[in-house]
Amino acid sequence: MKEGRDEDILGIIPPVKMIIKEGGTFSLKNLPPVYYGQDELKDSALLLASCLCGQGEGRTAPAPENISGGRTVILTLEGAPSEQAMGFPDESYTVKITPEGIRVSAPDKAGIARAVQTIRQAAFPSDDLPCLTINDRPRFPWRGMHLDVSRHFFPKDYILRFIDTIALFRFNKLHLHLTDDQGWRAEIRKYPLLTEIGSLRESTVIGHNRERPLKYRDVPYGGYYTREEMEEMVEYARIREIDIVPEIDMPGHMQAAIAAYPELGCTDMKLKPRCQWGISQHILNAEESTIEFMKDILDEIMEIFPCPYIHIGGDEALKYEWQEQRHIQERMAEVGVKSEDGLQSWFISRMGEHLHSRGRHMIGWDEILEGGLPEGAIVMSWRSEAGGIEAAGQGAPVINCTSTHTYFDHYQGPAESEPLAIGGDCPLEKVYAFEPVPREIPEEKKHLVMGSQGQLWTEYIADREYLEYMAFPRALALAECLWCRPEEKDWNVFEQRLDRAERLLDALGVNYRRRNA
Ligand code: TNX
Repeated sequence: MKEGRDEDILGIIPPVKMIIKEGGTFSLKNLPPVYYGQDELKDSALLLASCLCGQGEGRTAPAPENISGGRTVILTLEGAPSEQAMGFPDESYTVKITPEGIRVSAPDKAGIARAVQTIRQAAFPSDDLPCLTINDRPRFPWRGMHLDVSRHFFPKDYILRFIDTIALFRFNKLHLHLTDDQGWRAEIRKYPLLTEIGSLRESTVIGHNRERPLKYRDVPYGGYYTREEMEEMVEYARIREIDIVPEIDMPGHMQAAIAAYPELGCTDMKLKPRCQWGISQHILNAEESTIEFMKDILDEIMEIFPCPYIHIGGDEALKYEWQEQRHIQERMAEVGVKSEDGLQSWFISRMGEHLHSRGRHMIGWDEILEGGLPEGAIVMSWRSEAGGIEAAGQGAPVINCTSTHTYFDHYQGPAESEPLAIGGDCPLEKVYAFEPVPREIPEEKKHLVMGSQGQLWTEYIADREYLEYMAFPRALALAECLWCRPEEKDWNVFEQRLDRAERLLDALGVNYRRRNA
C-alpha cells in the first residue's frame, strides 16, 4: 500500500491531493453499467461511459435501490461542500477503484465532473485501472483558458474540441473574447449588422505588425457564431462543468461594431473592421442611446450564456476622440465627470449596474481601475500584477492574468527558432513557476485572488495546429499552478508526468510544442 502523492502511480496532471494504492486492478473490458445516484449526474455518467468504452447511451442508468454484488460503476452526491469553497462550487471528489468497480462521490456536480476527467486520464493507455482511493480538491475556483476568436476565428466544432481538451486538465472556465476591432463574432438578433458587416474584414496584415511597409493579404476574412452554435457550445461545456465566460469588449476595441452602426462612434469617417493588429483609436461615444445599445447586446449575451460572470473588456481604450470632441466634453459635464478616465469609469459602471440588476458579476481588464473601480467589479489584471494588488487593496476580487506568465501568445523558445509570434518570452518552466497570489497582497486579502487563466490572443495564431502548439503543454503547467499549492509542485516530477500526458494528447490528435524542439 502506498499513500501520498501521485508521482509514480498514475501521473495525473494536475496531481491529485491524496492517493492510496491498494492491490489488484479493475478491468475496463466489458464495462458494467454506469449508475448515477441522482438525476443531475446523468450527463457525467454518459460522459464517463463514453470516455471509457466509446459509448454513452445505453450504458448508463439510475442507481437501483440496492446494488447487490456484481461489477458496477457508480457516481453519487455525498457530503456537504466545505467552507474552504467560500461560496464557489466545491469541486472536491473521492474516487475508489476496487476489482469490482468504481465509486465516485462528491458534494457537488462539479466535483463529479472533475472526477470523470481524473478517471479519463487514469484509464490511459491501459484497459486495467489499478485499485486505489483518490481524494482531491482544487486550490482556486477560477481555472481558465482564454481564447480570442476575433482576430482569428475558430469555428464552433473546434471550440467543442478545445473545451474537451481543457476539461481533461480540470479547467473550469473558457473565456471567449468574442468581439474586437478586427471582427465581431457573436450573432446578436436585434442588431444583425454587427455580424453582417462587423464580422468581415477586407484583408489581413501579413507578417509582424511592426514591419514597414505593412503588407496585406487581400482576401476577405470572416466568420461568426450563430446563436444556436453558441448555445451548443454552452451545453457541451455545461456537461463538463465548464463555464463559458463571454466578453464584449468596450468602450475601445469596438471598431467592427462602429463600422456596422456608425451612430455608436465618435467620428464621421466611414469605418470598416480593422485589417491590421494593434489598437484602433476609435471609441464608442457616451450617448444614452449607445448605453442602451450595449445593454441590449449584453441582454442577448446573458440569454445565451448562463455563466454568472460577464466580461465587458475595458482594456486599451484610446481616448483621443473623447479629448478632441466637444460633444463628448459636454457629455462629461452632463454626467458629472472631470476626466476621460472618469467617463470610462462612468461607462463601465453603467454596464455593471445593468449586469448586477440581472444577477451577474461584471469582470473587466485592469484598466477599469482607472478613473475609479466600478462597484462590485472583478478585476482581470494583465499589464502586470499591480492592477491585481491595487484591486485587492480595494477589496475587489482578482483574476491574475499577468502577461509575464500567462500570455500564451508569447514566445515559448528563442524567437529565431519559433514560428512568428507577437513577442514576449514565456517558456514552459516560467509558466510552471507562476504563483497566482502576488506576494504584495496582504495576508487578509489573499483570498480575493480567485485564480488565473492562460491567454490566447490570436493576432498571429491563424489555425488550429498553431493554436494548440501555443496552448499546450503550457496550459498543463498552468493547470498545476491553479490546482496545487506551491509546495505541491515539483518541476522534475511534472516533466516526468508530461511524457504520459503528451502521449494522451497524441492519442486525442491534439497538437503541442515538443520539449527541446
Ligand atoms: C493586449 S491583454 C490586449 C489584446 C492584445 C494583446 C496581445 C488585453 C486586455 N488587450 O487586445 O491582443 O495585448 O498580447
